[in-house]
Amino acid sequence: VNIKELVNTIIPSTDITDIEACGAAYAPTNIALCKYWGKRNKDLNLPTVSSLSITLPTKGAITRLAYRDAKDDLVIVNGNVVPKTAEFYTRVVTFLDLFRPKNLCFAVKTNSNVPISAGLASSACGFAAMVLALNDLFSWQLPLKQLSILARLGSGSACRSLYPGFVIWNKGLLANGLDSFAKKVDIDWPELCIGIVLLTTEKKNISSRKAMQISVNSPGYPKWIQNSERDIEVMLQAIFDKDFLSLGLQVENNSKALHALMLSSEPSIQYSNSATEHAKGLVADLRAEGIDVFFTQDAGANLKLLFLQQDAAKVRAKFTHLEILQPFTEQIQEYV
Ligand code: 2P0
Repeated sequence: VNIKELVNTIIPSTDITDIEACGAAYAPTNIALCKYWGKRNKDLNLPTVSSLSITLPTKGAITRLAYRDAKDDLVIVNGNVVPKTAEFYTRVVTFLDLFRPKNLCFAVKTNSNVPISAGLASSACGFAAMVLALNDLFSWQLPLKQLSILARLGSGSACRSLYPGFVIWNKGLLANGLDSFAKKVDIDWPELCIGIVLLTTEKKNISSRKAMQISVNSPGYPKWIQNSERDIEVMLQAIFDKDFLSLGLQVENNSKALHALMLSSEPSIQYSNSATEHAKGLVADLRAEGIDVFFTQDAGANLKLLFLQQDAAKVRAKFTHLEILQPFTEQIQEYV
């Protein structure tokens, strides 16, 4: 499947009438409860498993897009020009090529309040905001399903960042990926808290894109897929039943299985540092005290905690650098 042809089946034909036009959008980031880790098609970012996430309305990226009278694209992240030699620059330009009218160039400015490359899903909100900004710039008026597919082409986890609350990304079965997009799970859980334990803002030592490719080829991968299929079912049931203990245990187990898989891969991948292990110990201490708090870890050293509002004070007392979010009581920022 040719990615450019695929995109052309999704977007309306673009006629540029206003060279002064610009587009802007905000997209929130999301935290995976049941992880996406591995692709069945690398060009189309088609996953081997379905995944489940929770959106963090107040953490995200604002992206502004305009045409640029120049020979190349300009990419600015948090006020810094991204050098043309950077891998990220190529990734953005290659993505924009999918939508580029004739040979027009873009200026892309993104401001994000999540630390870049520290396992807090900065690429999820970044590519979701970019697709929404393109939708705005070109006045496509595409439905969320189509936007989710386009966001997925930029970064897999970005397809989940277009919706609030719990979100499921069904892996889909089609070779062209037109059935691989995210949907909102229609359950609210206002008491649910996410704690961000910020241990480092250092850039991770290996990108999740590279790391997941290594994991896919590891002998433990088929077993991990099997476990993940069970995990997502248990988590969805727990969400429908509002069974926090069941949800938390499954989320933590899914994360532990992911990192065990990475450690067993060749070469071995390790995102944790001593601060991560210490923080996991604090979670275990709280649980021993009878407080239902669970952790999940992505492609970075930081941890995210799950707990209920009634336990927030006790959790806060244990962690020095904890930001507490309540995803169901916060509003997604509307960008105007
Ligand atoms: C997730 N992660 O479900 C998992 C858990 C990291 C650990 O999705 O190659 O940046 O752009 O599709 O989406 C990070 O991977 O990878 C990720 P690409 P992405 O959130």
